Amino acid sequence: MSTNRQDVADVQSMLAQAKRVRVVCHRNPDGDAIGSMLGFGLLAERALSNTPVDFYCVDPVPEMFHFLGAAFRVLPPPPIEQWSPETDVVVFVDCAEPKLTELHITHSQLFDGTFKTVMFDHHPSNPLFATKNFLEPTAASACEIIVQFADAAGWDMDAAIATCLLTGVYTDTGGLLHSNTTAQVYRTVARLLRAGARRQAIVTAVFRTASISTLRLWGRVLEKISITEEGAAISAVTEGDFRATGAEYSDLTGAIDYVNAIPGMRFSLVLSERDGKVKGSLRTLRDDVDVAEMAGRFQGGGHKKAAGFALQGKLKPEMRWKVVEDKE
Ligand SMILES: [Mn+2]
Repeated sequence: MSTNRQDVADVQSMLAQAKRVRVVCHRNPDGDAIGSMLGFGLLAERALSNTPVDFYCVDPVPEMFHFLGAAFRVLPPPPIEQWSPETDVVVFVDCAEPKLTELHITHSQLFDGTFKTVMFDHHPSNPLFATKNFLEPTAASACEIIVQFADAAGWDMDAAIATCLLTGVYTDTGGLLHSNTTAQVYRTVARLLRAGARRQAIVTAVFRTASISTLRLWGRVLEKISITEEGAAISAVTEGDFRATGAEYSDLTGAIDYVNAIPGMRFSLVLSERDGKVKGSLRTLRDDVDVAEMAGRFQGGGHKKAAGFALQGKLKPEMRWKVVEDKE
């Protein structure tokens, strides 16, 4: 991975002239969204000392990331009238496309060149929607790209910042277990640990803590797995499952890794019903299956081995029965 020196210098001077820096991540934020947003913002705050930095997400920070001290600073985005194209720099992190910020309609000026914007992302399908784009499809997380940027910029990192950034590295690699865990990921981990990142706090909060409602939701996901003839493991949770278990939508994160564990499957799919939409998460362990391409057929996207899509509508269960001869 290489970070272009000129691009880094350009963004540094862009930020130096800013009166306010606004960092934005995607809806339903995951560890990489929160980690890269807080990590970048706190780095910028340290480097620019007097420039205020704001953090925005249309959805609240999931409870599992509240151990990151700066999580309480994440707010819903204010109306566009309160933003200034003359004095603001807007930074997007981990956003594969504008609509994932859910600001593409209410704040369309952020995407039409009115504002000075910067983007850090690792989704190959990203249309490079910012003024300055740092897209690295081989990076396992947006956090990894931000570490690269910070080091190229000569920015100072403390333990709190390193912990935010390591959170994204950990969550987007499933605890350094997914196939995207390259040598570069381990180098990034080492760099962040040297900066004082609290690895054990991340492991405990993210991988070793689950509420009873989350476990009950996962129980339903696992119970409802079915295997299709084409070699897919599929499960689904309805609005009713969320209601009955008391789980949040974000509690579903991680359940698919268990669905994907069944040997011999080509891919796995978890469908979930939320707010009049059906969200699909796709995973595969195989090199000859491209789930990003599958998600693309439903206007979704992502990575070759982990992708997703959303469709308008709701889930309708279908039961199949077959009468067979009783030989006993
Ligand atoms: Mn990510």
